[in-house]
Amino acid sequence: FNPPLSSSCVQVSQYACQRRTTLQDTNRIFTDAFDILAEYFEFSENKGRKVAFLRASSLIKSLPFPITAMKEVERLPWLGDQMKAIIEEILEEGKSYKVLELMSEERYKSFKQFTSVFGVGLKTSDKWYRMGFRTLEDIKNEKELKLTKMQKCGFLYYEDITSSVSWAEAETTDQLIKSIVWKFVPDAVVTLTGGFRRGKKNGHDVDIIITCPRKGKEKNILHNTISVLKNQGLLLFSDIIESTFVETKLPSKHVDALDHFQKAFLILKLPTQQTAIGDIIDPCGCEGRKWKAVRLDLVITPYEQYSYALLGWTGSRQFERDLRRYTTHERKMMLDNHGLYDKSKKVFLKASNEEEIFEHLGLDYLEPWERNA
Ligand code: DCP
Ligand code: MG
Repeated sequence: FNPPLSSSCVQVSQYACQRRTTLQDTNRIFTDAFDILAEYFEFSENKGRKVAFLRASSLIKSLPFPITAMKEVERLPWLGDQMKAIIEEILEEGKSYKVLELMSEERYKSFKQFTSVFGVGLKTSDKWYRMGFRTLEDIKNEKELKLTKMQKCGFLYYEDITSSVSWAEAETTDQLIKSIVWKFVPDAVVTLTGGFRRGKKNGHDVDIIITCPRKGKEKNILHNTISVLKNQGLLLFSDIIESTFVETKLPSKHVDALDHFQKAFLILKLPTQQTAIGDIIDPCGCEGRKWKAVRLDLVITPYEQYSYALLGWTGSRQFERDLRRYTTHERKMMLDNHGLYDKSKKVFLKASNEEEIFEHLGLDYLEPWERNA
């Protein structure tokens, strides 16, 4: 008997940055289950198990064949006994009763609802849960409850924001931002990044990163752009974070550390009805309404750090985590959204595009659509 070539013979790296992961996930039935468990452990503040399930899910996403038997997953990294038991259950039953059971737990169901609101994270969810709230209705009915401006907008535009952003809406947003930015700074580089750059057809937001080859000319772009959006009546919410970036600071040791670039978390009032050629489109199903509330993140970077920032904002999150882990453990260097530091040579390595960063790291280049880990 010869085992199929597709399974036991493939060598799978433990690092997502050494695997090509496209959106063709032929094992969604398993990865969906693992992603739910990762979220379950995130909600129960069990970081270790959350990371373990994210790694396992990411690894399975890279497999080029559908899992049909346990022997195909025997030698894969990151798959512990508990994970194998879940795979086995799904293979036999078509679903995992263990996962369904955890999903029906009260804490999971409440956190799932709470965190779906823009501006509500684990901390707020935990607070509300401890206060005895269980559903979004409970929160809405509690008039005394203090909400941040962001959370108020999260509730106000809840339906729009939780319905995913389509590719067409991301393109419209990208065009809108480009047209505004290029009026001030004609040579600004404006790039649609995040999930849409990886080829996703839907996303939870639009991520755009902006820089300018002329040193310092990027500095006023964010405020000017937001002023125009405001004047055109296209801005529903903005939260501007000023830059705290310092060129000499070593990259962060934490794989999930946020970057220090100037950025804004926005909600746009995006016109939806008319395209340039006059077709009626209604991607959000909001009949009669000529706009949809869309979440947009704008990030501004100096030109020197742009390639690192682009690599960092392209994701996926798991790809980024593994890229940093690989850099630390296999290369003895440090990587974050600002740069790459070579600890033995004590220098920052410059890069004018993403290919050069992969080269510095001794990695085969992965295209953005191969980073869907
Ligand atoms: N990112 C970051 N710092 C932040 C937020 C995000 O470095 N403060 C990075 C990690 C993500 C990428 O940017 O890989 C995009 O973030 P999103 O949360 O928008 O994730 P995606 O765009 O991949 O998915 P989607 O928007 O469809 O949920
Ligand atoms: Mg995104």
